[in-house]
Amino acid sequence: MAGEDSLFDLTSAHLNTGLRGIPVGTCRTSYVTPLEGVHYCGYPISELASLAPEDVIYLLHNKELPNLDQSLEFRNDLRSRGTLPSGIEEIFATLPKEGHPMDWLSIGIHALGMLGGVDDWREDALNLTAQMPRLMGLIFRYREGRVDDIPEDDLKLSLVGRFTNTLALDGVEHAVMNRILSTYLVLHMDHGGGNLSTFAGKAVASGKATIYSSMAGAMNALSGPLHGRANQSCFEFVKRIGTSDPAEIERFVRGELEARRPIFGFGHAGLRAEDPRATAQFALGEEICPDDEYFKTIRVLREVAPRVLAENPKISNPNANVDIASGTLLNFVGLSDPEYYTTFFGWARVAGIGAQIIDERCVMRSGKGVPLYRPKYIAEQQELRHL
Ligand code: AMX
Repeated sequence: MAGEDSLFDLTSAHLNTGLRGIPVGTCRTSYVTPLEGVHYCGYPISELASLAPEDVIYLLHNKELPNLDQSLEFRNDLRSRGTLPSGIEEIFATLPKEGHPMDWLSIGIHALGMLGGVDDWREDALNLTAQMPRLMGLIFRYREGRVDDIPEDDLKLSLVGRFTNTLALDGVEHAVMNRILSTYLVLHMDHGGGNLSTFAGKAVASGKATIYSSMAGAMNALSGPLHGRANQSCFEFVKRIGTSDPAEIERFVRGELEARRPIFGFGHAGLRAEDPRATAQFALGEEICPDDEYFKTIRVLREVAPRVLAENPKISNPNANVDIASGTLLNFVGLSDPEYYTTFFGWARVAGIGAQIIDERCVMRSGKGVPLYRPKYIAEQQELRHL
């Protein structure tokens, strides 16, 4: 790909590297910078963290924030699309309870498509967005066998409110849960075009599979422990620490490194500062649960781990990443089983992946769309001179 407008000089050293860093397209919804992290449609995430999820979904789809009228109209539009097609609960009743929640999510999205897809990129993306809160609530309800007293889906509520209402956890203040979940969703909605789940979703969609099939594929990609499921591992790690004493935490961190285990919640492939999404969640935790035992642990860990990790010059970014605080906050509002955490990540990503699929199918190349994904592979027997 050498030439006047060359973006990249491709050599055989780039083969079998997972397309790492190789430009393949443009993204209209978001980009990531090493210091300010992700930006949605030009806005740094730190400026969006406290907005309502509905307004940020509008931003990702329309590339501008809504004014008040547009915001109200969009919320009404989502309400009109929120009812799940009948048949989902019957399918959930047959799934194995020991199956991972991400597998339930993928199957649930697929089932929504089979039962109610209309085979239109924009319509299906918005319908799925509006159906997600109830689907998420039903995953918890059916997987945990709490199916006798599920409240009706209250479509007057916000997206997050509909989930909280469906879940109906005892002893949890809905307002606090809604605040934590709203922030979580906004922070996780999009992260550039090349992360594995987004890329996988767009690749499936390039063959003109439906949004539902593409999104189910994206969720399967997200479920891997090297990708979305890192947030589950991160809270399991925090639980293992079991103290907020700085000296003990430092001993723990050094012990993990000696045992060649990762310090979860720290480091990043692209960022070179603390992830602003971590900064936003720490600020929320200081406000909502400063005395929570796990929060006290991660507050100290945030000071200790970067100092210890920075002793290793190989580590490009010793600072906190997005996963450090999210589990602690979810746990504080009664979402105590880390196995579910990646489903919230998936719920959030439906917005960004859906918007990116629409862009690639309906907007790019003057509306013709990006063609079928077909990167080139070289047969091992072939000489690399064909590159
Ligand atoms: N703990 C221990 N070792 C770490 C580390 C950490 N937190 N961060 C980096 N390293 C190690 C790497 O494993 C690598 O070792 P190697 O040379 O022996 O392979 C070396 O330091 C250099 O790594 P790097 O170039 O700084 O980062 P990377 O792109 O290779 O890895 C990441 C990035 C996120 C996988 C890594 O920082 C890590 O494993 N962090 C802990 C797990 C975690 O929090 N994952 C969630 C990430 C957030 C997300 O994207 N969802």
